[in-house]
Amino acid sequence: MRSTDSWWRRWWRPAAAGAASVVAGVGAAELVSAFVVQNGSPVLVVGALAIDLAPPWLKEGVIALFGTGDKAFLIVVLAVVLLVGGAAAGMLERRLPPWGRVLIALGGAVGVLAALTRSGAGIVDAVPSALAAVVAVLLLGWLIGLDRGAEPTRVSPLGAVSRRRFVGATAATAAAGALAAVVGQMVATGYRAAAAARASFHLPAPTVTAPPVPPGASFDIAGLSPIITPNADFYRIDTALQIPGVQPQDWRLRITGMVEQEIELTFAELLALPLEESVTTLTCVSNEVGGDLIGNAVWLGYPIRHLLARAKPHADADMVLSRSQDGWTASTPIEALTDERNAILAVGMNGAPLPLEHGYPVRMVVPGLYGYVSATKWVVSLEVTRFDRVTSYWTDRGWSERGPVKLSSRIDVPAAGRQVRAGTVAVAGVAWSQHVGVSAVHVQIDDGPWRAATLADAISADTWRQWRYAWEAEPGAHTIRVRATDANGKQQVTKQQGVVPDGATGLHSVAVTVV
Ligand SMILES: Nc1nc2c(c(=O)[nH]1)N[C@H]1C(S)=C(S)[C@@H](COP(=O)(O)O)O[C@H]1N2
Ligand SMILES: [Mo]
Repeated sequence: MRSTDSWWRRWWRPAAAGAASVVAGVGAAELVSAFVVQNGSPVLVVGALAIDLAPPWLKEGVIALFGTGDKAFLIVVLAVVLLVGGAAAGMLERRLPPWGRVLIALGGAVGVLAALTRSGAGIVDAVPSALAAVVAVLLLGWLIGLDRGAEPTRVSPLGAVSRRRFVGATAATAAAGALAAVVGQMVATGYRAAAAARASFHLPAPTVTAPPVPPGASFDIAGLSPIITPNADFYRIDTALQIPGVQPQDWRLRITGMVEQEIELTFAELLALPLEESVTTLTCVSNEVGGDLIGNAVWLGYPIRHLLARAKPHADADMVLSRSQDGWTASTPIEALTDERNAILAVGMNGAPLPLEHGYPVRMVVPGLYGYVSATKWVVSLEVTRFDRVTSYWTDRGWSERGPVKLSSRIDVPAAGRQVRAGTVAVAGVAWSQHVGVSAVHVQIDDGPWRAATLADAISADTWRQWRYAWEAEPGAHTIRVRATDANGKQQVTKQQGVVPDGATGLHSVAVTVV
């Protein structure tokens, strides 16, 4: 009895310090995974790894015992492991520094490993677990330091003060961590539910399929942007700190405002409509000259013009204000949604349901306009109105009311600053003028003459086009410049202008060294 008593007196503080540090580390990680990374919750990835590694008899036993509570059971087990592991790390750190911190780092490494081995995981998914370890290691060092200052052998008023400080710091650490974990869980719930719904959603077959991408639309040149941008590489721009978790069964699109007939559409109703595939290049107004805020995808969706035709807009309406689930808005000229172009409510992207970060379950895609005035993700309403009555998220912040995509071009290879061998060098890139089309691309070396590049076949006027130019490169430092011409014969604007208020202009150039 005595010995347990003194054991307890001796070890409760380091054990509590360790457990509190781990709670705080995991709490911080849950917050970051909910808000920033959207994934990689250490508890969930380690849980998923445990499920992968568990022998079948164990899985079956747990399911037999707990039924549908099997996941909750696993989370409770993990929580206990974390607390006990943290307590052990605290005691170890007190006795044999830095081994307690090493133990925590090893725990973090398990989380990192678990995160990276999930299907479709990227390096960012490892961030929460790595952060958990860093936070826990730092806090443990601090709390154990406080505990050392409160050694019972140095009993003195000072010792009592330090002990109180230690208890306060440990309690605050644990409380802050627990709060962060709970907030993170609450925030992530909607997103995770949407992710689960998306995972079990099968895209309907298109009624109108996009013609196959012509083989001549792609050059086989290393480093050149692929003609279709894979979803995982597609740029992402939005104001959403946390991706809105929209449940497909809750989704509605409301068409309101200056219309004869208001319309409400459910997800099931949208999917039952004849869906069409189309290939459209999306660009951001914030794309700098030479920037990568542009991508090209095969979209599956339903033309907005058919829905607007049903709603019958008033003749004096000139704008449609689309709104997302999280309140973001875009103001689109009504003619861009009613003319023959493929302005769609998209549900599919490159053969997959829209990724959550690209607007699952439904977004808009409008050829020819920058995303900020057209490409509303998580779209839930279309209000038919007038430009002189309503403004939208970015037009309220100084960006232009109208946002047609500007004719532009980019050099992908050789990459800027690269050394290349003298002789024939493949220069290649992309050029775009959505909804107008590109008719020519010219390349200039240093101050030499503009030479015509070879264009790959066009998919349509709504997509970017690859180009290439065989350069007879001579040793020295050189600058390569590119300039596109659109289908109306208009040349790319050479005057350098920043992205505000309606998109950058100027020619992309790269400096290379030929050896
Ligand atoms: N709901 C919502 N939709 C949005 C935005 C946003 O902030 N919120 N940003 C727009 C902008 S500025 C662009 S460029 C495109 C980018 O789409 P992507 O992230 O799928 O590439 O989405 C548009 N749709
Ligand atoms: Mo954008």
